[in-house]
Amino acid sequence: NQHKSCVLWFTGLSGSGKSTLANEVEKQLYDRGIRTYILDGDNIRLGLNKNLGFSAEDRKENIRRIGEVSRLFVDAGVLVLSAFISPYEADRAMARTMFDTGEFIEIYVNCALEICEQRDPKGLYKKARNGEIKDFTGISAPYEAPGSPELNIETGKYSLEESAKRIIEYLIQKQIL
Ligand code: GGZ
Repeated sequence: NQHKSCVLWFTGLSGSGKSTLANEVEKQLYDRGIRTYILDGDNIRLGLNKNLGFSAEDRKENIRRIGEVSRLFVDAGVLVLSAFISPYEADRAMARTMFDTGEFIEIYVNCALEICEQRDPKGLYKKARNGEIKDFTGISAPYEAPGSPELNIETGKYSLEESAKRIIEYLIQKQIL
């Protein structure tokens, strides 16, 4: 299959739908015969980055390593989907520098805090409100919304299918697919 490899960098609050959207996009790419790999908390924070917490410094190192791993996969010809909160604009900009122009596609999974907090699939917001989790993004730690993402997807307003379709169409338009 003739596709350009790249990284789809999903950024957004906990519960915004990053992993769900990445998984749906991966499914659609699979149907087109594209080789993909998802990097997310489940395979990175439990393995490579299990020595890292959620201080600003540790999040920066988290994103740096994820950027480097994404770089390796892109070099191997894989289309990478990275789904991390990545709350700091400077850290995302650092990850971007590891790639050529057009290879790093920042996707703002844009969902209001109130909606994320209502969903609260793991009960983490509740714990953060109770003070049981400190430095929780959106509650007691910042989230810096992207100033100029390649895509801004409002997951609270559109269906999963519509959101994924927009990403696929972007990739076609940019001749990545
Ligand atoms: C934010 C936290 C925290 C704190 C644990 N702040 O919804 P989840 O559970 O499954 O995803 C969140 C995940 C965030 O890890 P990332 O590697 O994506 O963060 S970052 O990019 O900022 O380094 C959440 C859980 O870990 N979690 N404690 N304090 N999210």
